[in-house]
Amino acid sequence: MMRNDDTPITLDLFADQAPITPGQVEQIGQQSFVLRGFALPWLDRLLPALENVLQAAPFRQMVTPGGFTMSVALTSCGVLGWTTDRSGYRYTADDPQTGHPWPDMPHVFRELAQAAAREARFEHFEPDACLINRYVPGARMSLHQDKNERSLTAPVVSLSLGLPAVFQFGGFERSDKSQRIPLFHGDIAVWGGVDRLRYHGVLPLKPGEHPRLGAQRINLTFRMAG
Ligand code: MD3
Ligand code: FE
Repeated sequence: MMRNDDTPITLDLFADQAPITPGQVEQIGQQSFVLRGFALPWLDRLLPALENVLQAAPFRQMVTPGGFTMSVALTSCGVLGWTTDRSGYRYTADDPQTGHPWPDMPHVFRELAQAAAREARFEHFEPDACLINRYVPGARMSLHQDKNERSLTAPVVSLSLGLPAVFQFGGFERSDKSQRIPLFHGDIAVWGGVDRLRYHGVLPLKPGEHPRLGAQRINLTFRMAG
């Protein structure tokens, strides 16, 4: 099975499962969906816009309030961007590294995020923040809840690019058992409503080389933060 950009779909952990096809919609929770390959037709427009954002606001590794440097490198675009440092997690209007506002959210980002939200039956999605995460092999994100946003029922839309990853989708307590869901280049996950505060994380990225993105995974999450 190949995707329409010629990337084979393989992730050893899921070798015994049915193949995944672009266009497929998987419901992973009451109000959580994975839209397989949804972004593929948008990427010729989206990737150059992403390059521009990354030039204005490069990836940087941030420090958690507990003093640990995150293995994932981050940046943001939109009216608000997310930061962590020794004093806590928060959204800010300015990039603390430059003192300037975060780069504008490109129109194509917003249009794609809105189209995906509608597909998952969330209307009126007006994202004001786009967090951009970069995983290199070995980078991971431990189980957490996203709760720095003003509304904790508005959906979050997430776009996966580059190397595949295993997403952990848990419950409402850190100790709840979690499902493991593979996320591939071009997939979009949308979750909100009753699922908005579910714990989630990403297992350490496996080494590899993606034909378009190289040895990395980039994840964009669109939120209504303010
Ligand atoms: C959460 N990012 O930036 S997004 C984050 O792939 C973050 O970089 C991860 O968690 C990443 O805060 C995961 C994918 C996702 C998909 C479905 C979810 C997160 C979800 C359902 C419920 C809660
Ligand atoms: Fe998260």
